[in-house]
Amino acid sequence: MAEKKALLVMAYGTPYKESDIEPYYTHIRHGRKPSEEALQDLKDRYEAIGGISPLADTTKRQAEALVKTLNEQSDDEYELFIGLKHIHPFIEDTVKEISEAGIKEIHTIVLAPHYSNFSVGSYNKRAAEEAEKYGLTVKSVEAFFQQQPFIDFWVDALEKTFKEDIPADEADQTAIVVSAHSLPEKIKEHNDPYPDQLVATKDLIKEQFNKGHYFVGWQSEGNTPDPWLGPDVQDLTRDLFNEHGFKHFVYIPLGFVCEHLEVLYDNDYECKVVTDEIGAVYHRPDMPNTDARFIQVMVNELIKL
Ligand code: FEC
Repeated sequence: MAEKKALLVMAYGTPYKESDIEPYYTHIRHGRKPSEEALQDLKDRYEAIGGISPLADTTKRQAEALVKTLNEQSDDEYELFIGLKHIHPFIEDTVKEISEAGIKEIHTIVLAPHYSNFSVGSYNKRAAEEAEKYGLTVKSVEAFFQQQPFIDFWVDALEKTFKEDIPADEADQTAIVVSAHSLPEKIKEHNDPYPDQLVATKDLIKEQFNKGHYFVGWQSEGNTPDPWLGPDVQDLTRDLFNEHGFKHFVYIPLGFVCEHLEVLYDNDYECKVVTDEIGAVYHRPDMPNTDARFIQVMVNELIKL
């Protein structure tokens, strides 16, 4: 039998308790402490979604479902390890732990569907650099947005929303706003595939579900002076309403894989403020979380490594 491999599931990470918010935010800001005002603003956002984000728990459940399904379908045996970008267990500490466990080969996946050097690329780089210190082999999944079961998941989510929440005669007055986390616009200078991958995902969904009107937006942009990928989803909502008078807005935050701060606050609160203001109806289908099709998508990519 082949040697046991490590499955390293990587995710963004979230504060586990209020006192974690400052070090977490400082880590996101590459070691620069946030101002009192910015820190308070972030604390208020966590407070608004109930105190803490469900992200830590969902990451764990997704990772457990992933290793279980992978072990059922692969000839190899995998042991699960979780490594986070901005809080413990940090990616580097987990790679060290894998080495100490005597495992020589690591297969990694980031819980994010699209590839950018800034996002998935930076996780993979951190894992590979640490693994090199211990002479471990690393193989990484880069993206999984193009997999059919991922598209099927979102098509079903849209079908359900249109069937249950939108009157049939108002389907044509509905905007579907597909989005991912914004990144600084300068990524385009390096031919980063991220923006095109989001558009490609939207096109794949549209081929299967051609009701409503599709638009691509960007959300949750950072608080820095450089330009970020746009249009921002809130501005887009206002502009679309002014131009077309849509009655319904369906938000599909495709770049994320579960409910967390950026979805529960930036979509469910901030976008809803805008739809309430213009008198339109806000809709946001459930995120993939541990849906079996979504887990299978990641397993399919891992099996190819
Ligand atoms: O639920 C939670 O507690 C955590 C939610 C969370 C996820 C997430 C995913 C991504 N981010 C990405 C890029 C950036 C860039 C900056 C940035 C800043 C923040 C801040 C918080 C935060 N992000 Fe995040 N992100 C989440 C949370 N993110 C909190 C800091 C306050 C704020 O700006 O709102 C800007 C850094 C800077 O200032 O220089 C860039 C990307 C993703 C999706 C891929 C992934 O999951 O890795 C890209 C979840």
